[in-house]
Amino acid sequence: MKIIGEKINGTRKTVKQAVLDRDVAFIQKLAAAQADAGAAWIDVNAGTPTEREPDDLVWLVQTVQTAVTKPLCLDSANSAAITAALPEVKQAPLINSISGERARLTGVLPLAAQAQGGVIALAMDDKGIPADVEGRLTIVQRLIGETRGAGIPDEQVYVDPLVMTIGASGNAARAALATVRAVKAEYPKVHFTSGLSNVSYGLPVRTLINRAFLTLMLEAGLDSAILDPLDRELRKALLAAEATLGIDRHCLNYTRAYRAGLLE
Ligand code: THG
Repeated sequence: MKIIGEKINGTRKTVKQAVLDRDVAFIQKLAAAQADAGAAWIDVNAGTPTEREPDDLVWLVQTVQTAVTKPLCLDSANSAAITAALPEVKQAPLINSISGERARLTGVLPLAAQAQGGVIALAMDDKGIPADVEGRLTIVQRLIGETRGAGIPDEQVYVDPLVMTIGASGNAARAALATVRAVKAEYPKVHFTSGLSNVSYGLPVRTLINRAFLTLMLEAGLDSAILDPLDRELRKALLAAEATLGIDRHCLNYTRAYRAGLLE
């Protein structure tokens, strides 16, 4: 499982303030901590108003790259922000994201083809997130037609099945799990990714639900996730699930983590 470190996100109060104040040390610290904890990509989401988002995202990209050598995950629906950030990246970035929403597809898909570091494809369109698997699969089929048409190989596509809160529908997590299985059966070369936090929205002890969801998604075929790599309990659950599923050969990562004192 490859981890996309989620902490540099302007929807978080402390990060938003750091972006507005151009607080280099705060962002560098968040980037370094996530890289040290094993993040394969560092997600950067300025989360600021559209007019200033390009400048803010450029600043974030530059700032993170002075602290770590990991590739970035450019998290924005705003093609102007991604266009501004692309010339600044030192390694091919993961573009987060395209979707079946017309404006997002026409705006961001050419940028993803140019960036060549992979693209996250959300299973939603202008009508929102379909509640059922069939609706999401139809959108993903269309999106993979589009990425192939743009010259992006399936190996560079990361399908995000999207998850809604189980607090509203008992089928919410199952719909995400079934979407991963259905897409994997039809497109064996694509990758998958998912955020975890929506699944537990509105419930107490959200981290517990997030951990259960991640474990189940791993079995379904999820091979990357947008999460907090500094969450010890989440990483422990992940190591245990990977060892259990035989994804962690000879349980090497699990035993190594044990010896490093990370499982206590
Ligand atoms: N899919 C894709 N991209 C995504 C998401 C997704 N990007 C944004 C989001 N979802 C994932 N990133 C975050 C970043 C931070 C937090 C949650 C998701 C977060 N949440 C705390 C909470 O929910 O309580 C806020 C507390 C805090 O301020 O720290 O931190 O699904 N492709």
